[in-house]
Amino acid sequence: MVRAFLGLGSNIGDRAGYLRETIRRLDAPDLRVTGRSGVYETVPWGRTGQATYLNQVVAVETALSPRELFERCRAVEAALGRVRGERWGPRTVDVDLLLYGDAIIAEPDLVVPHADLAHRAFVLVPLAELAPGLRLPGGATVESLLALCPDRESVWRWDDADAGLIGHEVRWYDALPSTNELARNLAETDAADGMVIVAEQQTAGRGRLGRTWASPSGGLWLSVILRPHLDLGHLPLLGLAASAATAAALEEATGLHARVKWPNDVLIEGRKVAGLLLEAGPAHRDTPAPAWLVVGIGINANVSPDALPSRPRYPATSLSAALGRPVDRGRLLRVLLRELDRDYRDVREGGGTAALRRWRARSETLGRFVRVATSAATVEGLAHDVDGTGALLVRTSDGAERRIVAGEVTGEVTVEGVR
Ligand code: BT5
Repeated sequence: MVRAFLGLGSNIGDRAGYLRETIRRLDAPDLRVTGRSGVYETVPWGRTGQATYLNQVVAVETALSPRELFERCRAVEAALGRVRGERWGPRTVDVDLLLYGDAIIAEPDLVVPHADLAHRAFVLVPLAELAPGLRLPGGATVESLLALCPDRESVWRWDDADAGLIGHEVRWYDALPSTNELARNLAETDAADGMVIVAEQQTAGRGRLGRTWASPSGGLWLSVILRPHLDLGHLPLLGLAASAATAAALEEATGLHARVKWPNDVLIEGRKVAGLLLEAGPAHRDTPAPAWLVVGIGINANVSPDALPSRPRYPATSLSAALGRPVDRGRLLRVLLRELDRDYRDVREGGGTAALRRWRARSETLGRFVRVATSAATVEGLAHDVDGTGALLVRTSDGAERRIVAGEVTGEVTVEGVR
């Protein structure tokens, strides 16, 4: 019997399901699956605009020859490919023969150790977890190769709790003018509810009201396409839910205390670390629900504060600046998508009550005297609550209550004796 290692990868459909099914089909009397790594999500290597992969490495004990094992892997790939009924379509799963004992094979169609093994983090990370200290033919350990690997940051742990509607497909781009712009175009065609677009950097990132959003490399710039059949009047509610989700994710991923500012800012130590931009498509003819929504989220993750605009009254920060070390953006992305999924479901199915509760608990705005600029006027008063649609309720000095659907909290007003 020989111990061999196989690398599995899937970037279409129910990716985790395909990995499980692949392992189930590989396991046979002449091919025992004896170990498996955790599942990792990875940025598609060298291919901008592709969906992220789930990757996993399994250990097998087998009496099959290298060529027989290779053929077995191909057969499982083909069987799962056919499940989708697309004979020439993209493959649902790749099964690569990574290592076969100490064998070194160099045939035209079969190279062992696998050509990608020595320098691809999506193979080395799960392999190092499954077989720590493993030496490759030639003597190098997996860990020593991993230490030299340039794309370590493009691989992060994935778990089953991450399998929600939002982020079932994540398309990763090196650079885009704006993820919101691409998401809008995709939403106009047939992009699925919950699809996510991520760019390593944006060259024309957008803020609200035509403002510019600085989006250098190192940040997390993404847009989520949603089709919630939600009345347009509830758009602010979705914005609050998404900012509460963002704040919760930042906190879980970094331990930093994150607050929200109405309508859609996320702050750390009073400085803006993330902003959200919601855009809606045209409404259906007979319902007030827009055909699609795009939730754009910009997080200053590993960005130098020098690359951010400095506004003395409303400063910016980044997670790495606040933490004093870089964050794992991939894991942060997954935590964020899980939190968004939870709050999105709450808005769709539970009227947003729980999401609003979470927003209120983190609010930097409620309970303060504020000045809010709307397109019509500037309102000053006590921001005492938000209503069920996400509108801000402000009590002015004459005792009247103003309901503000869209606007900008431009300043905090200090009223003598109360603050
Ligand atoms: C926002 O606008 O806060 C919404 C930002 C949304 C960005 C995401 S990134 C992914 C997606 N694709 C896009 O093209 N956009 C979305 P607003 O509240 O208008 O804030 C914009 C203002 O914040 C600017 O006028 C600057 O003063 C400041 N600003 C610009 N870039 C910043 C940054 N990276 N961090 C903090 N403040 C910034």
